[in-house]
Amino acid sequence: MISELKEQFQSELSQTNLSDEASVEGLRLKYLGKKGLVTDLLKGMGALSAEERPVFGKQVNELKEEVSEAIEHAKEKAASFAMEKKLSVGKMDISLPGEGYKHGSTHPLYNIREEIIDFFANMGFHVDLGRDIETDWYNFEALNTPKDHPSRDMQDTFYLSQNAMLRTHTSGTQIHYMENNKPPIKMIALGHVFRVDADATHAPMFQQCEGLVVDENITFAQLKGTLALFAQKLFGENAKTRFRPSFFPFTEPSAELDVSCVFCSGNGCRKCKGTGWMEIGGCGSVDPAVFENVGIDSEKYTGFAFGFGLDRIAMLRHHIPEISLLTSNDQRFLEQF
Ligand code: FA5
Repeated sequence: MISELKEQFQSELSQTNLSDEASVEGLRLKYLGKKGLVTDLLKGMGALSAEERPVFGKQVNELKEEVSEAIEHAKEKAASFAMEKKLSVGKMDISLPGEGYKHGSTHPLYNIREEIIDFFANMGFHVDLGRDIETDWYNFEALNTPKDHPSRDMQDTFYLSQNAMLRTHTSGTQIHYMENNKPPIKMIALGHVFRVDADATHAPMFQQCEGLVVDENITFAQLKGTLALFAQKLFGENAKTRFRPSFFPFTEPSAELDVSCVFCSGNGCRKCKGTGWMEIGGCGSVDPAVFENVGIDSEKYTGFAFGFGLDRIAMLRHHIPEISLLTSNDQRFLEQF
């Protein structure tokens, strides 16, 4: 009986489609399932005599082991067939990059900031960051702007206490830097500044980049050359620069830096109010009074300084009509860059 069942199993196994997992499972259930043929043999042992039982039991267990092993083997084969089939149908190249996930784009102000750093770092300028909060000394007094000076009115600010304020410009970084470093000095400092200001081209919080060069024999001509090159780097080789006489308490002489209007190439349009020029910053030769405030010999050293607005540059670059769009955090606006 046992040997017959064994033969029957061998023959059925040889006829089973081994590439089909379901057929192999069917064979397993037929022999080893709860009501399977081998299981039935084990169940029938109760009817045997005490002498027959161990001999029969041993033979059935051997058969069970043999069947289990053969079925396990057949299962592995069926699984590997199935895998091969899957691979041959939908060939997958695992070296291909995955589907891209949209992370957004870098902010236009960030891009301009990086470009500025890149340009000046390549010219040998040290890059400083400064601090958002300044005392009256750093924001005004050391920059030759005493308490009663009318130019303070142009930079109305947010006071935190009588002596501390959110800085109105990055020029205070010049003072910190000159207090801690001796000439020759070549540095830029970028960061946020704050003013009580709000219209289409003025924001209450915006970014500036300050620049300072101090050494023997530094001239206004070097300032002009540096900023003309800088404007070309930002706005293209055809960008022209104009130095318009102006006033800052900490530079003498002082100038506003204008670049040829990017909207009309300098011909005059509504955006540049018909002038053909757009202002991006202020500059000038360092006033000797500032050198004296930080203990630098103004007879020996001269220097130039400049400060321009990053938001204004971004507006010109990307033809942005409203400065507040830059900080609106509106994805539809940011997606364009
Ligand atoms: C200053 O802030 C001087 N500290 C610049 C300077 C530095 C002059 C070193 C000389 C030597 P002004 O207030 O003009 O200057 O501002 C400089 C630039 O900041 C402006 O040309 C403009 O680009 C930008 N700016 C000024 N106010 C705002 C504002 N409210 N919103 C956006 N950008 C502004």
